[in-house]
Amino acid sequence: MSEQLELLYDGIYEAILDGDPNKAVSHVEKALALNAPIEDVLNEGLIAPMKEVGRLFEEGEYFVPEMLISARAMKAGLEILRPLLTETDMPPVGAVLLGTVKGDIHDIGKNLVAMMLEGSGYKVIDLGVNVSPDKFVEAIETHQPDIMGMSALLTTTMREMDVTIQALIRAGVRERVRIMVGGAPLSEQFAARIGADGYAADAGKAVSLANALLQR
Ligand code: B1M
Repeated sequence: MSEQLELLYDGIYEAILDGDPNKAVSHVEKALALNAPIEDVLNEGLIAPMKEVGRLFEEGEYFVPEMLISARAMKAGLEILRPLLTETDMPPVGAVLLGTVKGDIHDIGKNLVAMMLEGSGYKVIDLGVNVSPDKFVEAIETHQPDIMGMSALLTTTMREMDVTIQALIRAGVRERVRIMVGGAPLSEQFAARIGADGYAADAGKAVSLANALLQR
């Protein structure tokens, strides 16, 4: 990697830790102008500092407001990558209904999954955050997606995935969709335990999983 790009990734990292969206945007733009690989801008520039924000929060050095302004800066940088991640000439390969479960408002990871799926030819219906089981059921009936994806970032909200799957079973719509789940506190075992069809650890793996689920 060139020294210039390394400095720009460091700049994006700092901008996100400082919660400076303008700096995040300008550094992402400069990196792209130098033909930086999108995955590097994403992983080294935009995602890496969010892990550090989480660590600083755990250590008691950052509080919710700092976490929030860092998230805003990250989202501003991510918006610059959006067209590059979502652009495709392909006809839709399938439809995915996405949402962050009830009680949870974390949406950066889910938004990234949505962008990568769109870039791989999926039509994405994004229900947003804090999505109740009833809303998932209603959206399956309205949109008839091939896949339903749930995201959760809190150990306290991951169990809402189980509650949602039970609601789908009760409403008689469980068999109409393949279910994939993701989010930092989850695991393959958890997904299997709640009766989901698959778990993806990151947005790239979410695309491979969606492709595999469509084949089944
Ligand atoms: Co929150 N938060 N937060 N937070 N926050 C975490 C998750 C935490 C780990 C921080 C920490 O303590 N280290 C901790 C959870 C602890 C736990 O449950 N074990 C935590 C906490 C405690 C809280 C609050 C409770 C704090 C409080 O109020 N006291 C509160 C809860 C609010 C709520 O939801 N009800 C809260 C609030 C917030 C903010 C609003 C300030 C903000 C969110 C802003 C937003 O999303 N719009 C925020 C942030 C930014 C974080 C951290 C720092 C960063 C999350 C992030 O965006 N990561 C986070 C610390 C951390 O994760 N290390 C933390 C970057 C993103 C690209 O990664 O979301 O993991 P991620 O997504 C990945 C994969 O997980 C996967 O692919 C994505 C891309 O590769 N993936 C999927 C995600 N969804 C998927 C779905 C799929 C497939 C893959 O298929 C459908």
